[in-house]
Amino acid sequence: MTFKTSYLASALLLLAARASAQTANAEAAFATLQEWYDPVTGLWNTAGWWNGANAMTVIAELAAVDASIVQDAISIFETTFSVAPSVNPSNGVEKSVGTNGLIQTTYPAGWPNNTISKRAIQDSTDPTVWLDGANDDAEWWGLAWVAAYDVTGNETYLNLAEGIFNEIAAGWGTNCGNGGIYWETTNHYVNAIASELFISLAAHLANRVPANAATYTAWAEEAWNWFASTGMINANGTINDGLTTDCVNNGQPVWSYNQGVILGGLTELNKISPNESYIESANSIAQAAIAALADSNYVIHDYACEPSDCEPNGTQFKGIFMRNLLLLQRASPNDLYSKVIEACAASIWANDRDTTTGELGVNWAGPFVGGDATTQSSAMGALVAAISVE
Ligand SMILES: *[C@@H]1O[C@H](CO)[C@@H](O)[C@H](O)[C@H]1NC(C)=O
Ligand SMILES: *[C@@H]1O[C@H](CO)[C@@H](O)[C@H](O)[C@H]1NC(C)=O
Ligand SMILES: *[C@@H]1O[C@H](CO)[C@@H](O)[C@H](O)[C@H]1NC(C)=O
Ligand SMILES: *[C@@H]1O[C@H](CO)[C@@H](O)[C@H](O)[C@H]1NC(C)=O
Ligand SMILES: CC(=O)N[C@H]1CO[C@H](CO)[C@@H](O)[C@@H]1O
Repeated sequence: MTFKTSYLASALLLLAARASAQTANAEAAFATLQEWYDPVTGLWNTAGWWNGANAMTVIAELAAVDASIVQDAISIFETTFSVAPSVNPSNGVEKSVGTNGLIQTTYPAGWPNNTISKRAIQDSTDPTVWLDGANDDAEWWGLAWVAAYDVTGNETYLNLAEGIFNEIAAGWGTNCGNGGIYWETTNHYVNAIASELFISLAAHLANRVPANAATYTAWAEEAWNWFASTGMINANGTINDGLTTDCVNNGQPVWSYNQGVILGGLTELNKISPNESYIESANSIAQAAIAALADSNYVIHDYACEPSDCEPNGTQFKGIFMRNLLLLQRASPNDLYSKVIEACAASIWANDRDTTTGELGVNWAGPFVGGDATTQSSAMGALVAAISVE
């Protein structure tokens, strides 16, 4: 008994020590990320509009497991909430898919600059001031405000996320099988990311807004049933970028973020409306994604762009996969998932970090080749996820 107790106690101490080392690494990554934060724009220099939503989300995730940064996180949420709409790139955003299959976003010349913004005067509680014409961008902000709500319990953020969702839902598509969320309001490319984010945002809201849970659940179910029938999930069980104008899989790259967002969506949907098929589908996609994107050391890559072609926006993707793999790991634990998360975090720290500046780069296996707020917040996603699996 004594032996067992002390054995248990030392095992717990060991676990706590590991978790605190992971927490310290994540806190260091956070401190470096904030060197790019501009309180005048509420965004992170070197990163775009949609990337800002992801940087805010990873900070909220750290705050959810690390009480010591909660006050900092609250202050970032408040600043970003009040000023970011003033630099919404608005109608300046024009997206296209580049030759390497990567999203190209064009911001107005001089952006971010609130004197040239079309949204200079704004009420941050108005969901339309978060819309920029790119549906996925608004959905990232919707999820970011859900994450801020989870940390603060502040209903202002949850109401904003609902408002953003309702704006996007009004554009439910008709091009392919009467469904889906178009990439942009003016570009009706039916792609994976905008539709996956819609499923995930609906399912997150369903779990947090009891009064409208049935409506959000119904949206998430309709959107998932549509998504699963489109052919975006290929014969390998991974997800390509989108559909052709003839509504068949366009064979564009299997980006890590497209394998990730759906995992969080299905996990949240299963929470509000349990159905084993949701978790089975999520496990199938996660395992296919790991088979396709992990190297022999279990480190995730976006092979389609690494190491040198991920700029400007592919640098953000892998952290999104980590965040959502962790949600699946919590709902349906699997040693493979924790091994991948731990391997990514350990490799970033050992092989993909500038030990002088604290910057983290795009190739998680290393070598470090330079960082910005997108590579930093993405890699930080792996460090934060690792806190919870050890
Ligand atoms: C909720 O968030 C808003 C916007 O940041 C802020 O003005 C308000 O003070 C917050 N409410 C509480 C109770 O903290
Ligand atoms: C913002 O844009 C205005 C108008 O183009 C310009 O005059 C001003 O110098 C810019 N400010 C910054 C900080 O770039
Ligand atoms: C499935 O994976 C194999 C091996 O990576 C690849 O050659 C093939 O193109 C993939 N098929 C599809 C439909 O993506
Ligand atoms: C579970 O989900 C699957 C796929 O969406 C659906 O076909 C099935 O009817 C659902 N089962 C229940 C009991 O709702
Ligand atoms: C974060 C980031 O690199 N965003 C970029 C997305 O792409 C456009 C250009 O295509 C850049 O202007 C953004 O900086």
